[in-house]
Formats: sequence, structure tokens, C-alpha cells
Amino acid sequence: IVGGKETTISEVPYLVYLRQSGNFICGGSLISTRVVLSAAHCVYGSQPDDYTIHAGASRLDEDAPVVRNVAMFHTSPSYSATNFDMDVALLALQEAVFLIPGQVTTISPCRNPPEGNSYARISGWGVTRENNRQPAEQVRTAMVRVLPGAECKLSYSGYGQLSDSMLCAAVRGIRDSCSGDSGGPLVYRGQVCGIVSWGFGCARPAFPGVYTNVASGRVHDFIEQTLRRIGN
Ligand code: 4AZ
Repeated sequence: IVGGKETTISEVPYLVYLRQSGNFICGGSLISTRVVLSAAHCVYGSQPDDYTIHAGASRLDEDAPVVRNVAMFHTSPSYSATNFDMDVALLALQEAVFLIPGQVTTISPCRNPPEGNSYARISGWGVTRENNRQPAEQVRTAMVRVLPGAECKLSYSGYGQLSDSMLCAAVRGIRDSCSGDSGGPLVYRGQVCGIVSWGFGCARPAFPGVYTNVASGRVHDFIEQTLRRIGN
């Protein structure tokens, strides 16, 4: 997170992080006790048994109170590793994350996309400057502006097509998600409306962060159908 501030996991209790082979790689959101919503690019080409999900921890350097293995990935068959269309994945956990009140809770996928120019919360352990290499040790958060669709498209005209499965958010030049925040939530009115996906650099005035638009038809259908299929 660029331009944000430190917070604690109790303020964002649905936020988890993913490790692959022991290394921090991405964020995610608990949408039920056994399912994490994240980005397809966080798991693409990898195996579930290389991953662990860490919940209830504010810091990367502490032992998380809840660590779970991943039973299965569900990635949209429409995911494109070239243009990040449909950058959404559901991670089915081997065991439930027990809900300790006030410590770990779930968040629902968004049904209606946030209106342009509304503000939404992003959070994660990603780098605090574009050129940093190390993630933040303590979880961070920022409020960012959801851009009207036309402003989003205009920002990336010349960099290929933005699809209806994407939305843009940032405070241009000041606040943005960045490397390591991928897979984590953009939260509006208590629901997860975006998944950190991609962008050109971080907090550049001309280039907002791009998020998977959870309420868009194709993304919402994929989430609903997958949850029904795996029995949630
Ligand atoms: C990344 O590399 C990344 N500014 C995540 C978010 C953004 C850019 C890059 C958006 O994971």
C-alpha cells in the first residue's frame, strides 16, 4: 500500500495473506470459513499444496493465530495471464478458520459495483513505494477513490483494453495498492467489491490501480457458481 497508514488486523479481520513455499506472496479475503477470495495471478501455474493461508495476524514476522493448508484452487476458465481479464480465484481450505469473535470474520462479495467517485478501503502487506523490494511488516490500509468507468478506460487507453471485469481506484499520485497487495480486497460498504489485480507502477498520477470488479456479471457468476458447486 502506497500512501496509507499502519493498521491492525482487528480493523480488517477478513484480510489474510498467502504464502507459497513459505514466502509471502499475496493477500486475500475470507468470504466464508473455508473459502478465500484472491487473484488468479497469485496461484496461476502453481499447486495448492505449496500454499498456506495466514489469518488473524497483523505482522508478517509473527506466527499467525490461524494457518491453513489449501485443498483446491478454483480459477476462472476465462482468466487471461496476458491481459489479466477475470483475475479471480477461490481457494478452498482444508479446514475451516474458526471464527473467534473480534478476531477473524468473513466478508461478502459485492453485488453492486461502487459508484464512480466513491471511496473504498484497500489493505495489505504490499510495498509502500513502487521501487521497494520488501513487503511491509505491519498491515497497512488506505482509502482510495473508485474512478468512473470512462476515467478508468482513458487512463489505460494505449495499454490494451480494460474489460468489464475490471475497475480502477486510486488517489492519483498519492494512494494506491502495489506489489504484494495483489489478491487483497477493495472494500466498499462492508463488502469486497474489488480484488487487487494490476497497474502500471504504483501511485503514478497517470495510472490508477486496476482491480477485479467483483460485482461485474462474469465475476459475480463465477463466484456464485463455484461456491454452489463446492457446497458453500
Ligand atoms: C503488483 O505488481 C501490483 N498499483 C499490484 C498493484 C498495482 C501494481 C502492481 C497497482 O502486484
